[in-house]
Amino acid sequence: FLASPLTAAIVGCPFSGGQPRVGVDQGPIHMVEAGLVEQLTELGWKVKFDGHHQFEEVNGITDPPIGKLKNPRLVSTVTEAVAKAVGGHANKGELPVTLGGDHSLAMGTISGTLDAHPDACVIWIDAHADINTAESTDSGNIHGMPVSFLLGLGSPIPEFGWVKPILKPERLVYIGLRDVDAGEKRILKENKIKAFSMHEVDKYGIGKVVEMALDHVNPKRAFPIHLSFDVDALDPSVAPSTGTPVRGGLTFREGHYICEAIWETGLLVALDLMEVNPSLADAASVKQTVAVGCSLVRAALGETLL
Ligand code: HAR
Ligand code: MN
Ligand code: MN
Ligand code: MN
Repeated sequence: FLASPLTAAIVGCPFSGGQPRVGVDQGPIHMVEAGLVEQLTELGWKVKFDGHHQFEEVNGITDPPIGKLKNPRLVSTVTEAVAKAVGGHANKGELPVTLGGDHSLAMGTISGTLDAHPDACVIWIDAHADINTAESTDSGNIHGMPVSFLLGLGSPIPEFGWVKPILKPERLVYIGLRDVDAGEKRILKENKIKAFSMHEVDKYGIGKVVEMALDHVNPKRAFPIHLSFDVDALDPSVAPSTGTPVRGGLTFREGHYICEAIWETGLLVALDLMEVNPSLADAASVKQTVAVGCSLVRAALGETLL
């Protein structure tokens, strides 16, 4: 699915409007400053990075809540721009690497991927399911909702009219869940969406879990893969600088194993690395989280241990 020479397009998205905590917009800036472009070049990739996206079109818009949804017009405008950026790169056979920023951005990244690769499946690595609808959300934070928009669940919101409900429930699988709202559990069951929580990671081990996840979503290993990795899937001891940490998460190696195993399929066409917030926790924790973010990206793009 990718053109040669292998080209990674860094889509830096300094955006925090899908959630209330300032600072997550600085995540992509820190990852690039930590040397991610050079690291991927070192791995043999041609790397395109023409600066972080600016989203200036949204400055000064008035954006009162729609129902419970906070910053709806802002999130919609930004994620539509991200969909165009990611779709543009993917349609050229490049591998978009989107750096967040909060996870509402995945509404854009996955829309862009599916535009170029309509049969792509999504592997979503997260402590959270991010599948609330406008009806089920308690917080109103849209980073807890992108998956429901992509699946077309909940009542349509005119301001998000550009989002096409093109993701099928059977083309989606989760790994790492441990903080899922009651309404989200109902949505997962009703739509028969496959999820491997930390319970299954403990029970079967990460190797078996990734194999079962791929068997479900990609039985013949024929579909392109979009990997959406929320850094809060990792245990807070590994990735402390994130807005909604939840204890009992993936170890450093489990997180990297997922990335390595998906790279080994040869099917990866897009990657998101989301929710790094360098304004949370002390300087050493920030440095650690940014470094882990870069290291997960390298693992997904083919860095080997030997
Ligand atoms: N489920 C909660 C909500 O909808 C918390 C969502 C937190 N989301 C993220 N992204 N950090 O995974 O508000
Ligand atoms: Mn670009
Ligand atoms: Mn998330
Ligand atoms: Mn999360």
